[in-house]
Amino acid sequence: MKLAVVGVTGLVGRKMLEVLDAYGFTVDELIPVASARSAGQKVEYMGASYTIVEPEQALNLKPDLALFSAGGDVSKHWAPRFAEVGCKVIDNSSAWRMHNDIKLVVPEVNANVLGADDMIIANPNCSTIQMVMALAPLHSKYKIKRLVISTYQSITGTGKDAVDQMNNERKGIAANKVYPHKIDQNCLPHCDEFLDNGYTKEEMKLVNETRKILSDQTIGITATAVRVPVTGGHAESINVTFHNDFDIAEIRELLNNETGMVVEDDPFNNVYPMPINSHERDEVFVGRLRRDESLPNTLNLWIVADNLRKGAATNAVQIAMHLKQKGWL
Ligand code: 2RA
Repeated sequence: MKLAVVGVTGLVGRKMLEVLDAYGFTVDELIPVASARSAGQKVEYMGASYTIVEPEQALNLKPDLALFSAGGDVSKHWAPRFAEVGCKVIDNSSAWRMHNDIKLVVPEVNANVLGADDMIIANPNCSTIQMVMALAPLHSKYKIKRLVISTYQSITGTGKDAVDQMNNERKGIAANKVYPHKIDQNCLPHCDEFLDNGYTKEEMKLVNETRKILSDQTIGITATAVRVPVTGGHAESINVTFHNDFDIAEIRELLNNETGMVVEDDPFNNVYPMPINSHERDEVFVGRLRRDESLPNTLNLWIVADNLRKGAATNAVQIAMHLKQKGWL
């Protein structure tokens, strides 16, 4: 197996290598791919050293599988070209997620949609992945009518430069600003670009991707995505109205029984999910389960996960492992 990791020098690309190693994903050859700026540099994987190449050179090496996390423009241009030479692509960018013929997959939720012929597979947005992990079993049981979502997203989701800005601000260094405003000791209701409807692309990802993954275009969804000076993961406050009533104890059991989910919900003993605890973990943590007493059939919950792991790298690696287990690689 020849495996390419495209965007290998970025926060997610580096995390992909960590997770692939941790999951024992053995390869005959690793093909680390980045821009000309990084070409020639060395990358270590499973005790061997590999030289970073540019996408064109990687294509000529005919990889069997490529994990992409290099931005939408790179995926838009290169993913089809890798697929044309028989390389399966798992793409972490937003480029292909809403394309009709492209599967958008969280393995624990909808791996069943995958087939042997899928050559480009989209990894959902981090804030979508952690949310649908918790909502999918509840949707199956009680059928979701409407979602009101507020996210508190780690600065790591913006990338290394934004993390550097936050750390510089903490040291009193006002250099290399990525954001138009201070990040540290601030909350920015601005994740990705603003659209004509007043929402950001990040907020519309939650709307559109959730409906696609849950295969239900009737779900009403509104979202506010906020960037916070935190590095352990994304947190989300979800208010969900179902078509049918529910029992809190049954909800807790449903979530507890889900692979990859951890219920942390004992608020009187200060037990609830926090990004500081989700950091470097692959599970999705859920807590603060409580009925919304202002509206029938409505539940509040709090969801936390490491956006670089289950929100990106781990989900992509889990898709790759699924393809391998099916013999499609
Ligand atoms: C963010 N969801 O957090 C995106 C991933 N880069 O900005």
